[in-house]
Amino acid sequence: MTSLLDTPVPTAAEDLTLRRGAARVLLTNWTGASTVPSRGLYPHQWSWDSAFIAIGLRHLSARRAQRELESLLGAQWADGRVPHIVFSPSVPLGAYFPSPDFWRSSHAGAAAGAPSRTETSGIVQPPVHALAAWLVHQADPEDSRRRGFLPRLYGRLAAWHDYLTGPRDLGGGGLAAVVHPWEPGMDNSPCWDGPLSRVEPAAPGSYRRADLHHGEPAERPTDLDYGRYVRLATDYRDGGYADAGADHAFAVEDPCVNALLIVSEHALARIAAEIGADPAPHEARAARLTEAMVRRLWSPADGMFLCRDLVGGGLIAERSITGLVPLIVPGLPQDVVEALTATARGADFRLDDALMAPSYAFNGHAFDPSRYWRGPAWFNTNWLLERGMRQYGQFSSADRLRASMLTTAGACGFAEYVDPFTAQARGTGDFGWTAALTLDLLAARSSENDGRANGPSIGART
Ligand code: 2M8
Repeated sequence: MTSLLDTPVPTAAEDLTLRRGAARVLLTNWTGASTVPSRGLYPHQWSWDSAFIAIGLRHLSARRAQRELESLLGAQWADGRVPHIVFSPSVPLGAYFPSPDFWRSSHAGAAAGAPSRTETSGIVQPPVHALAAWLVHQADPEDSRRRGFLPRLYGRLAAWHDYLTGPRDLGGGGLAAVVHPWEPGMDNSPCWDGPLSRVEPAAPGSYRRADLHHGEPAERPTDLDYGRYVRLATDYRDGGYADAGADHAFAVEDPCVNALLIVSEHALARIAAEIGADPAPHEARAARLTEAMVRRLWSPADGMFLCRDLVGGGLIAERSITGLVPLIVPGLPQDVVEALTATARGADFRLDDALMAPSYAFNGHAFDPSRYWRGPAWFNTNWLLERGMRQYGQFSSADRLRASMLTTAGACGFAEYVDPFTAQARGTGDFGWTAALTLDLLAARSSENDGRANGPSIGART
């Protein structure tokens, strides 16, 4: 096993090169009001990408990071949902599938309150936004206050969480559910294989994938997966994007989605206090969600959280990185923390000797080091894990992971994801959140080296 002592310490010059490279990606991907995940494969604004991007962008320009979140939340629906894609009207329809003419949000989503003048998708992604808004505010509180950044966003963020905890509590147990594999953001995770097997795929000729123009087929979801994604999205659209009373063929409670909701609810409490509103309801909701997440998704036998299948019933017996992300939640029971940190270091995720944690267990039956969310290592989930380990005092693991992520990010050209054995780039290059989170890790390390160490909680981080 490689110990912390074996990890080469980068020189200041190496840090500067990395910072410049990451900044170049964010400048190149900036469109004027927001940042695309990548110029080729993902040429629009994505919801959780924008939140992670804002977290890094704040180190380059707090004002630009504010605009990133403002532009996304400007496309919020009246029912509170924040769409997973906000389409750019200047991008040709064929550049990405499913395009605006598939989702037809302004018409099909009218009853749910979709904006009439902006085209969006009708599904959502994990709620990283209140956390991002708080971190962006902290980067330049004076400018934020002068512009009324938090007062303008607060109502929208609260409505977003109300949507997730209201109409999206499909299981009735106090957690938010997702209704499409694109919603938790880990599109083709083996966690969805069981629930998706019940979904009749759309006919192959009825749509045309655009992703294969930019990505290797062996690194992307299969055609069978896509057929099922299209079927689920079509049915949701044709039902007017209604949640309550809809006959969802896919409905899952996901640990990462709910953990991010809890952390964002804590951030909303900080935001409320900052603007003179009452933080207590947010803290109370965060506590209720935490209790519900442990009650409904914790598996003592697995030593990690699992997804709950609301259609087929029961926990899904697949070990994905989603089940470790709850480490970012403060105040977990001690036995849960001990088991989770042990699982993170164990043979399935190898936090103390792999380059980065894989998206799916190394020993899982479906593990594939190259194919998208079925094994490759991703920077956003590893960033969350790094924050979680640090929060619970696992400093040497967190330091080691951070050093390894920084080395890997530079070596792979800010790739979308990497082979967790070789660090070889997979997916697209110059990827937005890889660059942004690199900047954030660099900033955290240099502030710690300067003796200005941040507090233990993710929400307290500046
Ligand atoms: C991937 O998802 C999109 C659909 O939303 C796709 O495959 O076309 C996922 O990795 C998702 O988590 C990410 O937000 C998105 C854009 O980077 O790409």
